[in-house]
Amino acid sequence: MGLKVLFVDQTGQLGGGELSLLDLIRGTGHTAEVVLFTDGPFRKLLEEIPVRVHLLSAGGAGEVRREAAMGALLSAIPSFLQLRNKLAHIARDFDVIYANSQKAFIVSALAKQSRQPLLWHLRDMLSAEHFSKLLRKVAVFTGNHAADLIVANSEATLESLVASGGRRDKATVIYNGISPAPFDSISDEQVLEIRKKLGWEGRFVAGAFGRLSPWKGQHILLDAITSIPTLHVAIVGDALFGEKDYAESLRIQAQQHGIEDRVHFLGFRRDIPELMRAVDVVAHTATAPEPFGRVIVEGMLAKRPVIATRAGGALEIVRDKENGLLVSPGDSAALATALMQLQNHSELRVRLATNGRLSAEREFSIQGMIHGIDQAIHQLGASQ
Ligand code: UPG
Repeated sequence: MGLKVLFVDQTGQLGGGELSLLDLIRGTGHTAEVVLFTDGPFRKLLEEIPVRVHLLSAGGAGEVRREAAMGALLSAIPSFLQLRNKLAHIARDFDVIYANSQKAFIVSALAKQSRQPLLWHLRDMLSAEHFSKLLRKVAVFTGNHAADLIVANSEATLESLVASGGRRDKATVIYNGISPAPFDSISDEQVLEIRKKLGWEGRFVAGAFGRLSPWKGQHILLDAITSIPTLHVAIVGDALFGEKDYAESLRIQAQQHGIEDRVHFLGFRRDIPELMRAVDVVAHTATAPEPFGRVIVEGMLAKRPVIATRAGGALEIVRDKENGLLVSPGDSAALATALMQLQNHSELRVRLATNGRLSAEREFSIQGMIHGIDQAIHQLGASQ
């Protein structure tokens, strides 16, 4: 029997966590409603499913950033309590609460009824590169005491939880699954048309997809192509979480290095499958361990050779020289070498792309993800 599940997320922006949740809610066998702490395009897409969305204003709690120290956290307590009260009111009627982000999890832990099962989907590495020590402590303490199940998006994410003091016995790994269908519905003629429209005919283009953020490392890709005049880069994505300065610094970097003609800033796009099919290589350039890395799997589904950085969840997706290439995080010279290798060897591109597609389909199916999470929700509901 389907259960009533309340999904809670802190943001209305379309990050990887929200796109993955969208896929889950579209496919789940349970009944879903969603609580968001801020508005944005995510709400509209949920309502189109259709799913009921409750929008709660986060107030000062929305200002608590990943690097937050004690002062910021203490001053946000009143707004956290307000959020808790509003969420508790909505959550009364649900069988299971499913928190899709850290902030959502902490407020959910405060709001849930005593025996109401709470699932925390951990999509971020709980490491020093991503969160202040204080926030890690708060998240891990709350996880150990209030979560009934923690779903990590990779083994690497799970290990970061355990290394921070999190309970392994409460955690399990369920990978993101991604549907190949949107990638397969684009014909070769359409790809040529897109390349023509973007002025990419006869050019070799490496695409970096994802929000613009220092740790996502788009600047490393700009560094890498500076010395290779035949390479073009497409930067697809925008600064979603207050990282406008970094977005601006990339434009300045392109100008200062005299490569602005070869760097195509496309902003945030909803036609990722088309654009992934239109580039020659998909480059993942994170300088810190990536928790999972949807863009890597998407590049494989688009049948493009991928280059990823050797850390975190990327290592659970890419096997070097078999279904993609791995380079050290932050090493622009190694990235340049890998890009040139792919530019110069079409048989290598074809081999990696073919293997990549097979492994992405086999290992990261959307049905596998939905089945795994639906089962987990079912078991939580049954344990009430
Ligand atoms: N994307 C767009 N439009 C753009 C740029 C990107 O739709 O203009 C999409 C992209 O196709 C992908 C998603 O945004 O599906 C980005 O996801 P991901 O590469 O996984 O990164 P994050 O947004 O950082 O997502 C977090 C984790 C990540 C994990 C994901 C899901 O950092 O490692 O894979 O959550 O669990």
